[in-house]
Amino acid sequence: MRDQLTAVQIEFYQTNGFLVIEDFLDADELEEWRRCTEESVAERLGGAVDFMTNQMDPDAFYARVFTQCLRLADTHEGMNKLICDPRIGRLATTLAGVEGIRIWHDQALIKPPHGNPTAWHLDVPYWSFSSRDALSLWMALDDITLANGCLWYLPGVHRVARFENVGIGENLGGLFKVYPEWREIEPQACPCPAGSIVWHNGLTAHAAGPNMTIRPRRAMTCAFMPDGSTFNGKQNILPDDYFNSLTIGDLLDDPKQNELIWQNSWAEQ
Ligand SMILES: O=C(O)CCC(=O)C(=O)O
Ligand SMILES: [Fe+2]
Repeated sequence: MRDQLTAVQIEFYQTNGFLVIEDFLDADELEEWRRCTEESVAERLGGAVDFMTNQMDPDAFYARVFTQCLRLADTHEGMNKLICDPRIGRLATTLAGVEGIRIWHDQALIKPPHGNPTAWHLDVPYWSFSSRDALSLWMALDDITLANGCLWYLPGVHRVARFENVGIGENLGGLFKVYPEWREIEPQACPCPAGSIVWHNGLTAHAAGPNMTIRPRRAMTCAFMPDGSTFNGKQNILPDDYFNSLTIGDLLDDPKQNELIWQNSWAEQ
């Protein structure tokens, strides 16, 4: 695992709001990420999965954007180990420029053959905390190209984005109704070989193209919340009983819900 960051990479991330690290995993590590993703998704969806369809409603537009399985680390031990890796936590903490990082949620995002594009959106406005430093890791489990639905970013917008939620609709460019000034920004594509990762700030606008190939485009992702983040009133993925116990402003520090995977003070021990 290429778990060292250069000053140039950190600067690129902070300026642009995204960063590609090519060939992050070695061949054995990639195999383990693929195995754990495949197993945990199959378990979640109840049986063997060919990644060709979303099991819920295969004809819905969003079902044909990707098969989406959340919080696989809760139910699959191997996935839990991969997602809670302190080396990944340290990278997330360093890029975010914070003191510590917690898991918000992991999710597998598998775009099927002939899958629809992922419309432009921001991540943080969906979540139960409002932070300008939250970020996501997007792990390429296949070679990701312009043809099979690579990620695209609007560089730099994380510094001016707002927390209101625009949502992901069917229109690729729906976000630009809310941010018309971003229409002039040239989107940057991030194709990368399998085993690479892409980081993005949760307020960086991003999208993915359609999958024009006959093979699935597999990605495993994880969103991270800076330690010290507080509840903003939105439920998002919080279970009912925990959600109902919270008041706006409460610290989101329940280790069962949001495990702390890195704190800079740990490096000094
Ligand atoms: O994989 C995709 O198509 C979209 C990914 C995404 O929106 C995310 O990781 O936040
Ligand atoms: Fe996203």
